[in-house]
Amino acid sequence: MKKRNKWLSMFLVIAIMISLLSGCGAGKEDSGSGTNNARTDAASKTETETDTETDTGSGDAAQAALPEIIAQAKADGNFNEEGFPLVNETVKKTVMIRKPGNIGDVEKMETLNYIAEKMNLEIEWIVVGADGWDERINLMLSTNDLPDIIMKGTIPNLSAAIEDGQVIAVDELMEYYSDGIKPLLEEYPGVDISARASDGKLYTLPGINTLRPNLTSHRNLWINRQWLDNLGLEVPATTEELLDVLRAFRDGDPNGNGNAADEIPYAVEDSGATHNGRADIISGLFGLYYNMGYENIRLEGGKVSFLKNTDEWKEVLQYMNTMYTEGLMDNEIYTQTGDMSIAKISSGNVGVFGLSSDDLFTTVSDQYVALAPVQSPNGKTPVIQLASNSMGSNTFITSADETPWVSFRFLDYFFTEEGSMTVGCFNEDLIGATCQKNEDGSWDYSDEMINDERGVAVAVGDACPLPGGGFGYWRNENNSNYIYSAKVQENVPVWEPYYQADPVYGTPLFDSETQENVDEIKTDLDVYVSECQAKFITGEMSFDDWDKYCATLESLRVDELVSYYQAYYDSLQ
Ligand SMILES: [Ca+2]
Repeated sequence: MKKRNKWLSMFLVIAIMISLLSGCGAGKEDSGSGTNNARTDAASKTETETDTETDTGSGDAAQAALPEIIAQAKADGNFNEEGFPLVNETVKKTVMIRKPGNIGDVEKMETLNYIAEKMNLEIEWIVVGADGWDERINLMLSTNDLPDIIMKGTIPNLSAAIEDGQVIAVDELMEYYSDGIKPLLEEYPGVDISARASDGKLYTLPGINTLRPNLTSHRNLWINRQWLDNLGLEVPATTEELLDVLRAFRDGDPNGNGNAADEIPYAVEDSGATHNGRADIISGLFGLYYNMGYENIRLEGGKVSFLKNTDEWKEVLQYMNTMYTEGLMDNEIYTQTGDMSIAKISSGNVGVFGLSSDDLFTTVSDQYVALAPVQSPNGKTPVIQLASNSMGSNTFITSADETPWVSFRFLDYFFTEEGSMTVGCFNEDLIGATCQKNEDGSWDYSDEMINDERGVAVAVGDACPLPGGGFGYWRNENNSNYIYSAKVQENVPVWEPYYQADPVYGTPLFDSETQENVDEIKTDLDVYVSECQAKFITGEMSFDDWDKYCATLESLRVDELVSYYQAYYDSLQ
């Protein structure tokens, strides 16, 4: 493939030189062999558009300076540089997509089928379950048996895939052909920075999330208003008052069924099966939060440090230890499955929990109101940590793709106003199938979906690929009804004043040598930290052993790890 590109580009250079020599004006038909009508159409279309623009000047000079991939795109007579369809003759693309449990059959999704048809693409889907994803993608990379496009899934060793040339840089395609992602990256430079590889190039179309309540990653607290009322309690304002309310929920039979032992005062949603007790929810009450996409790293005033060996962090764990040992926090947090954790919350038999949306407890949502983060004794202002606007690098065009310009325009569509709405079910042509339009011009899902007895979120997952995250598109307040309901919108003002105000940095993309060192340190360190965290919380490990724990962290090269993150941070300034 590589070799062919080289020959093709040499051919183009020669063709351009001939066209220069023969002095054929603003000759856009320089690409030689194109004799079919489609090619001529595309070429003349380009010419017309070019003429109306200001910067290109003489066509020949501009053409000679074209990046190789753009010259190839312009020579592809089947490709339309603007508008739809993307191609005149149907082009086939193989797309590998990760399928979490939250979405249905990708091949049957109305949204994706509509978009493929609009683009004139025939898509062969390679659907891989979330569980087997890493194994499968590693196998594909090691055998170089690549699809054209990778979607909704990360590449475990991305630096190596980049260095091996298996995924392509999209910078030049973006410069010439983007209506969607380019303006968004300009508006959200933090996403742009964190998506770039150490060579400064962009090898992915990172998902961009501008829906702020969703950026809290389930750190918005909800409290059972009905239970407070039943027991005649006030909304708590401090961490001590919160403990008292949770104790009352534990002992006072707030659901009024005569059984004082069937309530869960504080539960933790854990569908991601990380089983970390979501310490980040509680730590926010103490004004502590992580950054750079790594739960152990803190960034304050430009200084990177390790979060989890500080005295302040010890206080967080002591507080959670009180919650756990007094039976205020669900004692199954380290043993339950994700489904079990959701079932508890959706049952309505929980006092307090953190979730960004109400989609997992719609049937009981009337009982709950937003709880503002309570104040801890350490005096720091409580903070609801935000995730980066970047939803991560989950979309790639591979070196196997023979027409990456077509793929780029296809993927870029998901970042446009229209495309981001369409992939979220909302498009005039899909009215009745996946959506309806309200009188005020806003959109909603179709009645059939809203009334789906499995819950609207499941119906949405059958119609579009967005639930479960990881899809490269623009998530915003107009296309995310299933996670941005009226209930959420009504409660956001309670949380919003506490949203993290300092910049959020995404996970660094280190060069592969640094990445190897980072991975090596994290292999042992992350396991040790999370094991000890669980043991401190459950009481299996005494706080008398805190100093020993900190000493072990030193021996696991915490300082070296911090230095890599600091160097990365410094390189961005
Ligand atoms: Ca009860």
